[in-house]
Amino acid sequence: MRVQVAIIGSGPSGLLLGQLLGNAGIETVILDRSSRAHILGRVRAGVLEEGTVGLMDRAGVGARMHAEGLPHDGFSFAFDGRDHRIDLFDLTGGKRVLVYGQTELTRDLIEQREADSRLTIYEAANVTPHGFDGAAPHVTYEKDGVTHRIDCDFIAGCDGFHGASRKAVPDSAIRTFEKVYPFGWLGVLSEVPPVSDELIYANHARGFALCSMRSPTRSRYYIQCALDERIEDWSDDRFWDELRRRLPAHHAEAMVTGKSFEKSIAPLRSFVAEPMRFGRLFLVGDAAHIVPPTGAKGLNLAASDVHYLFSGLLEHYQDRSNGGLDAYSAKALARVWKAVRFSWWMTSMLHRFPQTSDFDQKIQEAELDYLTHSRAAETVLAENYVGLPY
Ligand code: FAS
Ligand code: PHB
Repeated sequence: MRVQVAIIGSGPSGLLLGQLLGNAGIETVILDRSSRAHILGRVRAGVLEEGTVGLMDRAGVGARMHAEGLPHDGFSFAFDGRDHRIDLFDLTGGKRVLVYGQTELTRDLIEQREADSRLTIYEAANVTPHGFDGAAPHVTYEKDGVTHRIDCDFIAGCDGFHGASRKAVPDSAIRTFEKVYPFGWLGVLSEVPPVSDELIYANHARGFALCSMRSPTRSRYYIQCALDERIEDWSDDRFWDELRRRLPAHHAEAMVTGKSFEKSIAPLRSFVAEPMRFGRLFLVGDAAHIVPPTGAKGLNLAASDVHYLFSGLLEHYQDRSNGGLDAYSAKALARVWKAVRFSWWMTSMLHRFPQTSDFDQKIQEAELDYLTHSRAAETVLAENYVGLPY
């Protein structure tokens, strides 16, 4: 088989890139080691920047997102028993975010790819990029005991943090930067109405908590937890009790609780690989970078990477020019690092760090105090939260 672009990974990065390329007449195949059902069962991000929304629209896959997504003009911080609202719309001159689950966005993209009869190969084992440092890149994979080869012009490594693409790059050609946080997030989904119609990020002596949602009847909640916590030790009742203890009384009293239908623990890390291009292999999304979910940037960074790579590939095929591809890594990384900084800053400001010093705790309190008494500080936060320009 031969295609123009072989995409490894059927998550948001690979699917969005595949849809944009396909709509431009550029032939792709997507390879994923997981099954379609497993991919659609993942619960991850929930907040879309306007840039991400715009790319879904450009891909022609925005209908359900606009019909079911919840536009949000602000969110609140909760600490010291009180709330402080950040008015994103006012502070950014009219920008907002859209609350729409990554699971739904992925479903929309998968179903549109199928409707357009574009090929995705699921449960592809040992997917391996080859020859990307030369003029004949190709990908091999195994399925039903047979090894297959796909020749292509370019390979898009959209296979996430644990994928094969970044690992195929020689250590001498790549530099990585990492910070692992000493805690994780325990998250639940429950068919109960959200405690508030906007998100609440809580800083509490017992730890961070986040009140989010997927719809007016489906809530998404998180609490900071130790890295050695086990899901089986967290009954629903224990989760709800701990969550309410971390919120101001008026929210704790108003909270509707119920049975969770998804419960998981995610570790938190910041990670960046440089560069993001190796000859004819391009790393996209989580394959190249990871941020703690505190700033709601992971999925949205994947989208901006896709924007830069799609523009470069379009220029290559339509204008026979490689300026966009040559600039991809530097352009993507410039935006990535600013989102890595923002996500680190939100995480540092809102979580309780084990063994933190009294001095560092006072600095965290001063950060929150300054942020909630300065429009300039709020504006800096707001423009990062809604998403910096592409
Ligand atoms: P993905 O990881 O989504 O997709 C990679 C795809 O590649 C997967 O389908 C995988 O099966 C496939 N793959 C992996 N290895 C392969 C191989 N060797 N061969 C073939 N295929 C392979 N972001 C937020 O903004 N907010 C959040 O709240 C949030 N919560 C998260 C919780 C968890 C547990 C995780 C892991 C991430 C979370 N993120 C969150 C970040 C997340 O949304 C990512 O940014 C987003 O999924 C990135 O999309 P992709 O780059 O497509 O990578
Ligand atoms: C979510 O709804 O899953 C969510 C929202 C905002 C975040 C992280 C996760 O910062």
